Amino acid sequence: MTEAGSTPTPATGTDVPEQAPEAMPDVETAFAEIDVDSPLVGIIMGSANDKPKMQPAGKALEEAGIRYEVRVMSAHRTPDLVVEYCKAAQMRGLKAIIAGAGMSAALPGVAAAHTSLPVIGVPIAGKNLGGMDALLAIAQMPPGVPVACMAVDGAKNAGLYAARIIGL
Ligand code: RP5
Repeated sequence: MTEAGSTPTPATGTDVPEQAPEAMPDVETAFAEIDVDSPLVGIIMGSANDKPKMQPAGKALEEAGIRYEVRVMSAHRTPDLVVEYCKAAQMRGLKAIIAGAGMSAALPGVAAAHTSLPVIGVPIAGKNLGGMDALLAIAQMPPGVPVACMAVDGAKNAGLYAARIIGL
């Protein structure tokens, strides 16, 4: 209803009442809920065939009461997946990455190139060369791209080492 004699003002976009902008939660509050069950260690490996050799890493973490996740990805076969996973790892709450690979084992190094998290490499012995190929590939990282290199098939120590990092 308008008063007699007065002309109603046509509604325009500028008449929409201003809404107070939603308060932005601080980062800790926003992330508090998802932190509860999120894994702290990512165990990645170049092939599903590496699983039996990498299981001791998961066992060591489980015994230390540290949550972890397991993913198969390859620096050579699925390079985009490795980059995507490693770039998001820190933001997702991971504190360390354990990366196992055999043969020309580029996975730990490529992971370390795409995250600031500590990367623990596990050389896996293949059919030939007794794991020397993977050992050298993981140990001989160029300056600026650090990877902690475990023994050949040393997944248990990788789990223990990750637990020590998290305990710091
Ligand atoms: C590496 O190549 C993997 O980590 C695996 O140890 C090795 C052979 O892969 P598969 O042919 O068994 O899938 O990338």
